[in-house]
Amino acid sequence: MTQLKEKLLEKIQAHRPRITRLTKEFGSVIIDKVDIGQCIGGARDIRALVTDISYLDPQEGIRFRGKTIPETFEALPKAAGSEYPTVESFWYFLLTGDVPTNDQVAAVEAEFKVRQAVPEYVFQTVRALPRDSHPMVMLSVGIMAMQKDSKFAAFYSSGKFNKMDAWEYVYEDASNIVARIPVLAAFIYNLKYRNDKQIDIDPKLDMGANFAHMIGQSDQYKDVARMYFILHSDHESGNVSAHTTGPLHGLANQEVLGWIIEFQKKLNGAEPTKENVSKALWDTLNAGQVVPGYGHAVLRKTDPRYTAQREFCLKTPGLKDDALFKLVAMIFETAPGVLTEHGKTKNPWPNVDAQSGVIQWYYGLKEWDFYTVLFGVGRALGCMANITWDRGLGYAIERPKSVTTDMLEKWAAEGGRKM
Ligand code: NMX
Ligand code: MLT
Repeated sequence: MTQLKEKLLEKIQAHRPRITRLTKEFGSVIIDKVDIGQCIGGARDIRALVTDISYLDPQEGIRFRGKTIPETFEALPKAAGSEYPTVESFWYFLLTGDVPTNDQVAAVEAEFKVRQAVPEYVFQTVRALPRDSHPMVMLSVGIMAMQKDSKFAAFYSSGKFNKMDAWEYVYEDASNIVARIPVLAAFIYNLKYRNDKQIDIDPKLDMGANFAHMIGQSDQYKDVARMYFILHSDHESGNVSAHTTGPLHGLANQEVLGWIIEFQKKLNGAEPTKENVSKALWDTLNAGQVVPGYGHAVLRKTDPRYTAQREFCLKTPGLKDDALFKLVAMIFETAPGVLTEHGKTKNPWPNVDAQSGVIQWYYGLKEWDFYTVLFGVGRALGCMANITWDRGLGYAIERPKSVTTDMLEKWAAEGGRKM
């Protein structure tokens, strides 16, 4: 058993009695109430899921294992020659809640070198798709194809399946997915946008650096990849990105870029000013559209993931003077006021997507169809950590109760459901 798996076993065993006690002794304690607005509004804010991996505070933003984004970046061991932690150290932290030592990080890195070998049949499966398939479809197909070698599937059909040990096999699959997904994503990027010019894994590099290397990127992009994958890893387990797809979420980072570039074209070489930015924002709102990159279902302040990326831009020579970044900064100064005056959104502040596409664009990743894949690589860390713990603690599948419109109308007329 690897060091990380042993540590996880210890943590899961220590945690199990807490869940058993809560269920057995306090199962009927009420922690929330539900109104009709929440019921129609996507179960918004109903406390009905458990995860210890991350927690989202509306004012403060995300905490990973109890740490804010700056605290997380500060605490974790850094990649050699970088201010940013490796994704491997973050994976250890996300799974166990402990900040790893350099030796523990080195052990995960060594483990990932073995795990990251994507079987050739996966590449062949993706290659068989029409080349104009969406890269996210390619990523999903590639991941699905790996099922053949799933350790959990083998355990399940072995006849030896038992609930207590199931997490160990989920952990194996989860770790394989986390180690392989950047390699698969790089393969897809090269297949679609670089005429299938593939670059081999560099076994000396950590995950983020290797992703940069495999898509033919600069040294500076190594930190972009590390930062991006960590920032996008988790946002509580039960959010929209984990449950739905659609342009208001999955495509928002590309929509932001589209909006900015369209606006820049209209400027026709003129400097962006508060006045012309404000007019463009109002044009969007008056056309009945949303301002992409602004607003959030839970957050009521600037998303700290936005701030972390903005700080990266401000300290990176070239990027801090980039015309698109300056425009993003001008929108940041203008949009909250315009959205507040418009009066609809509950949160006029920027979310993570208002900033991320501009960084990718600056480094030459202009194929914005691919941005959702980048998000997917990062989010895999959170989803895989959550699913491992879910199995470890034996959580049930989510099964909230649906009701009919007739029922809601009856309860509305009666002033509430009789309990
Ligand atoms: N521009 C214009 N109107 C907005 C915006 C915005 N950026 N955000 C919310 N609204 C409207 C929203 O459409 C709704 O209008 P209506 O009553 O006519 O349906 C009203 O304000 C209330 O919405 P909220 O409760 O504030 O937001 P909700 O939780 O429903 O939706 C988002 C959250 C993120 C879907 C929404 O803010 C949005 O569409 N933002 C723009 C797209 C975007 O940036 N998506 C990225 C999300 C990434 N992330 O969540 O981190
Ligand atoms: C996310 O990163 O998943 C988004 O911010 C959506 C959310 O948390 O509701």
